[in-house]
Amino acid sequence: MAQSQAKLINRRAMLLSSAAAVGVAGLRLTDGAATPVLTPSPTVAPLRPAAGAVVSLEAAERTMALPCFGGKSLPLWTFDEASVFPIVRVPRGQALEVAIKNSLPRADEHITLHWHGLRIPNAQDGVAYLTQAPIMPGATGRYAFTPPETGTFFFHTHCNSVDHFGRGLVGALIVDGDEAQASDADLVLMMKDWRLDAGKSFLPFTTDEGAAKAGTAGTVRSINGVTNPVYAVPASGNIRVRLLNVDPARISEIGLEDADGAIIAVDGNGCTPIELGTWRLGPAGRLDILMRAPKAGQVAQLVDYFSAEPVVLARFLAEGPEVRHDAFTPAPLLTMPFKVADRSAAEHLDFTFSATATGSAVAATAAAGGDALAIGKLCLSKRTFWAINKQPWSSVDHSDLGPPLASLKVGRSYIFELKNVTPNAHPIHIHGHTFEIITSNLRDLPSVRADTILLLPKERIEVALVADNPGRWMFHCHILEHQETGMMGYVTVT
Ligand SMILES: [Cu+2]
Repeated sequence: MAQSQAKLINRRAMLLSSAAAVGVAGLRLTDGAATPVLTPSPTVAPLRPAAGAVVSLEAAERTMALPCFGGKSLPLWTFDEASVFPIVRVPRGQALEVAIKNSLPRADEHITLHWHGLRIPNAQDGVAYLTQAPIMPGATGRYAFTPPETGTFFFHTHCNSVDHFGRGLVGALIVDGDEAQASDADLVLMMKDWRLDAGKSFLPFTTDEGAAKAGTAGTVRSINGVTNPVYAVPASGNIRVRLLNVDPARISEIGLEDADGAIIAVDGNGCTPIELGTWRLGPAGRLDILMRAPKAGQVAQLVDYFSAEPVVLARFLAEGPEVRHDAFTPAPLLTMPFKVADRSAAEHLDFTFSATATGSAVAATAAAGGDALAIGKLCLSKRTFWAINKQPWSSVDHSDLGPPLASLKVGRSYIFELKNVTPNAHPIHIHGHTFEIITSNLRDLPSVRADTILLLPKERIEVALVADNPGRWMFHCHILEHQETGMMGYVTVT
């Protein structure tokens, strides 16, 4: 519907149309070259299965020339023939059934599909060995569930994720039906960097220094496979921007320029609208922004202020007749029926996120240069840098799970104290549940629900949850190199 209005246009068209004529102050066009025309955008056409239909995905290597590759084709791994990041959209209440074939080209490269942020039955959660047997090459796996809540989610494999994300193997899942007041356009923006060398070939997706410190950064930034794309949006319209950080390591400070905006959902969970100053968005976090588009011919910008020099991530060119004339007063999304934790009766559990002795040593010496870290294709890391409660994820074999980090009782309320004793940030993700954010020792955080909590260096954050979903649930850092080198564990709910 509205999404098709938000087509991607190229910079040359923008300059020739009207933006240049009105003077786009503050627009940093750094490379001087025209962005290639993309029609349609790599992710504009979502898969909207009819009720009862099965969505067919196939994880496979496909050579694609994304615009951000500068004319080069690269062997991506994707779920779909048609787009680098497929979007599956279903209305709330509709059952979703997905068949996923594993056609990845490497021998023994098994997969599962994890539905990030969705509180679905444990058997559908898609974690090899913990919730299901892996889907071996040539085999097809099936997932069936009804998403319990609306929101902005994504799906990905859960083993050898550094490699898989690095090659693009990610998709979005949007569950519609939460708008009390319909927006005028709805954009799904997948933010991911790519690790390319000067010849535009893939660099190693992981390094010792990255794995032991802040994660290995990409070299080329992109939104939906385009560096600094321009989207056409209806002038003076309310534009819902769903930003998904699907990068393995990138932390951003998200803001808007030349438009008003409000945060309407965090990790897909609707909240009381919060005026968007900036928002620290870590890997696997999602942010739904309602933006009031500027007048026709003007351009608003989505900006990352985290680096020394702000980076424009995407631009929105307002076109057509003004669709709204009222003041911008964003309506809250419909409330979903979450159980609220009973904090007075909650049991307190501490989780300390730390480096292992090895990790500290490597971090101290990594600048001297080390071997590329080999993470085995069966999700066996050869190194262990990180731990939760001094317990690193098994470095022997993921089929050997070891003991849980905690055993929770169904229906009980818990307060987790998440304590980061490292000098690096860690986005901490729990499966099958969402947290209520209570407090941080370092900053004022709004009372929102989230499934991925960005813990800053030395930060302690208290969160609450109701353990209302039985099963064994992963609990881990979503900087994927940290996850795969020890900062991962699971909790049981029985
Ligand atoms: Cu981490």
